Order: sequence, then structure tokens, then C-alpha cells
Amino acid sequence: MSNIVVLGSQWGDEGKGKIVDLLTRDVHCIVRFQGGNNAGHTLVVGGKKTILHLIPSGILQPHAHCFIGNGVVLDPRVFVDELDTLAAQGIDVGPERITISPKTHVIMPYHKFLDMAREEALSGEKQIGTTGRGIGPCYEDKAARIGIRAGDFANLDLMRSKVETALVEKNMLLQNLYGKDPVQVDEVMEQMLAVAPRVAPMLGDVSGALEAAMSDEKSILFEGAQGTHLDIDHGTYPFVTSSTTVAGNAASGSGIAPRCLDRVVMVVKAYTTRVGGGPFPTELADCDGDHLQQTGAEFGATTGRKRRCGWLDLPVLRESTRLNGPTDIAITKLDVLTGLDSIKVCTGYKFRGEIIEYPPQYQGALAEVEPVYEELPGWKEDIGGVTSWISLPTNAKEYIRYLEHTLRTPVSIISVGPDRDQTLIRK
Ligand code: 2SA
Ligand code: GDP
Ligand code: MG
Repeated sequence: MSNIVVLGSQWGDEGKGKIVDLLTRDVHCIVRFQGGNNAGHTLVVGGKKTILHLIPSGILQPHAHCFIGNGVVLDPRVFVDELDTLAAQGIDVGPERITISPKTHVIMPYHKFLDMAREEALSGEKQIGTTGRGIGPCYEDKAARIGIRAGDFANLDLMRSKVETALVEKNMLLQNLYGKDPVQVDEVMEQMLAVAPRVAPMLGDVSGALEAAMSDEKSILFEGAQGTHLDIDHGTYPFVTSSTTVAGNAASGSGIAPRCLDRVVMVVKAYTTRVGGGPFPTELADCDGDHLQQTGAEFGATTGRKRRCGWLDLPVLRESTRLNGPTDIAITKLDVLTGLDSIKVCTGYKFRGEIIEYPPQYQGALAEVEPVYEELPGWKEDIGGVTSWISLPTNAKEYIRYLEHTLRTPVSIISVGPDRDQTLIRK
């Protein structure tokens, strides 16, 4: 039995969904512990692409039970749509395969309106570039203790009275501050009543079920969403998401004890991408950036936005290593670097006359740094079909060894294409 956390080390979209799907072969339970449908996790099996936003990526492995933990924010209408899409593909998405914690907070229509109204009101560089899915406002209500929780689907009278209370404040903001239409209780409840029969049968004690699974020697995989540098505390605040994305939250966000976590797989994209606003020291605005964006097909899996692209940033990854304590690394999209004459790696930053190895800790300071690069030789061979370490081009192996050496962490998985089969597992 081994419990694994899989999470992103950069600004999201490292290819976590693919790695989760792969590792789910060997586990029984798979848990989402933070974030919501701002996530877009892409899985390609036998050439067929599936994008999941809320349901754990393990759903494509028929033996796995999926859990939505208390740390998640759940948009019930998106959830039901995702169930229907998967069911139409012949995937079993019944309550015997999916359990939602009653403590999971629910994204309500007014959260989305507020998210969008706020972004609209911010100008230019101040915009966070949220996904507009209501994530921030939902987590705010959780912290303000006025949130609607999934368990309220089992008590719709309670839900209605909570919505009435929440709307007093929300409508003041929407109408008076943002000049939007007020939201009516009846409208909201009509939408919730429509999805309640689908959500309520899936409610269950996630914490208890995971404890029981561990007692039966079953393995659990915790699926991170977004990335370490989008973490609400440790990320590039305020250009972050509203949840805790680092490994420690796998425990708290699902209701298990931290000592139950045996392995932390940190997913590192072979270069760096970011969607939305915020500082990005190694961002490229040249033909190498175009190569990464086009060859890597770097478009947001949720909003379709073009992702910003740049070289690998080791200060960012050093901090991710410090925060997550990975046992091993999965490197993804190595194939995208094929064809480049040389590959730059940012080894440190010039910051106020000094060279530093970690991102500075003060708000806005990352926008001031100047990356210091080392140049490594590239390779020209197509590696999309490579199935063993030994068959990788020498320079690709050197690139991986360089990363292992710097982060003092072994690379155990190497992904060379989007398909489940385009993966090397290093023994
Ligand atoms: P939010 O909506 O409040 O979480 O947005 C806050 C910031 O977090 C970023 N963010 C993301 N960054 C990368 N990938 C994400 N998921 C989608 C994907 C993104 C998409 O998998 O491609 O399709 O656009 C994700 N979710 C949130 C966001 O850009 C803001 O900077
Ligand atoms: P996630 O949010 O971390 O799960 O990542 P996304 O699914 O948002 O984005 C990763 C994208 O890269 C998806 O389109 C994947 O299909 C694709 N992908 C994953 N691994 C590889 C790889 O090794 N090579 C290539 N070319 N694409 C990959
Ligand atoms: Mg994604």
C-alpha cells in the first residue's frame, strides 16, 4: 500500500491529469482535495482526448473510486454536465464510483457573477485573469462562514435559508458596487433543485471512507490542481488561485492525517507556462516562445486562452521542492523541446544587485528579477515513440540529469507525448 500525492510545480498545466491517469493503474481511490472547475486536466487514451474539470482524472480507470474532498469547491451544474458527458462515452459515473464530502463548498451562480464583475472592474495589469468560474468568491464565503456546502443538498430548506442570508450582501455588491442585476433566491433554488437528485446520492463521509480504504490495505492517489506558484499563500500573490495547492493540503483537504502520505510526485513541465496575469521571469516573446506555444499546443484546457511560455525556471522549482518535499519528479512535454539548437535554463535571478537562487518573498518583487541563464545543448531526434531511458538522445538525458542534480530529487517518470502510452517509467 502506498498513498501518492500528484501536484504541479509551476503555474499549472504541467500535465498532472496524464500522470494521475497513469498512476491510477496501481491505486484504488483517487481524491481531488482543492480547487474546482478552474482546473482542466487533459487525458489522452488511445488517441481519444478527455478533459476533466471536477471529476478526478482516475475516472477513466474503471476500477478506481473517485472522491471529492472537503477542500474542493464544487459547481454542481458543471459537475452534472461532466457526469453526463462521461456517461455518454460509456463510462460508469454512478454513485457507487463517486463520493462527495458533505463539507465540500458549493459554487453558487452569484459567485460566478461576482468573479466576473470584479475582473471587469480591475483594469489592465491589475487583472488576475481568473477563469471566471466563481472560485475566489466561493472560498471567500467559506472563510466568512456563510458558504453553502454539498451536504446542504440533503437539506434544501437549510440551503434556502443560507442562500437568503448570503444574498443580502451579494446583491448589495452586485447592484451597488458593480451595477449588475440582483440575484433572486427563487432562481438560485430552482437551479439547485434541478441538480439535487444527482448530487445528494453521492454524498458520503470521504474522510471515513479513506480511513477504511487504508485499513483494507488499499492505495490512495491525491490529485492536485493548478500549481505550486498559484498557491494562495506561497504563490505569486495576488496573481494566484484561492486554494492551497501544495502537498500539505492533500491531508487537510480530504480529511486524512499527513503521516498517511507516502509519496509526493511533483510534475515538472520541461519548460514553463502560465495563463492569466502575474510575473513570469523566463517568459519569451521570441521565436523560441512561439516554438514552445505552438509545438506544445499551449492553450488553456478550461478557457481556451493562449498560455504564456518560457524557459525552465529553477528558482521557481527550488521553492516548489522546498514546499512540497517531493519523493520523485515526473517530467512532461520533453518532446516539445525537440528541434531546438540549444535550451536555456534559468539558474538564478539578478535581484537588486545580488544573485539569488529562490524567488523573493515580497509582493511584486518577482516582477523585478532578471533571469540568469545557462545554455544546454538541444537534440533533433523525434522522441515521441521512445519507450526506454537508454533510447533517449544523450542531450535529453543530460537535461533530465541536470534537473535531478539541481533539485536533488530523482526523475521517475518521463512523458514524451500526450498519450498514456507515451511515457517512460524509470526503474
Ligand atoms: P481562478 O479562476 O480564481 O482560480 O484564477 C486565479 C489564477 O489562477 C490561474 N488558474 C490556472 N492556471 C492554469 N491552469 C488552470 N486551469 C485551466 C487549464 C486554465 C484555463 O487547465 O488550462 O483553461 O484557462 C488554472 N486555473 C486557475 C488563473 O489563470 C489565474 O491566474
Ligand atoms: P494539467 O492541468 O496539469 O492536467 O495539464 P493540462 O491538461 O491543462 O495541460 C497539459 C497539456 O499537455 C494537455 O493538452 C496534455 O494532453 C498535454 N501533454 C501532457 N503530457 C504531454 C507530453 O509529454 N507531451 C506533449 N506534447 N503533450 C503533453
Ligand atoms: Mg490544466
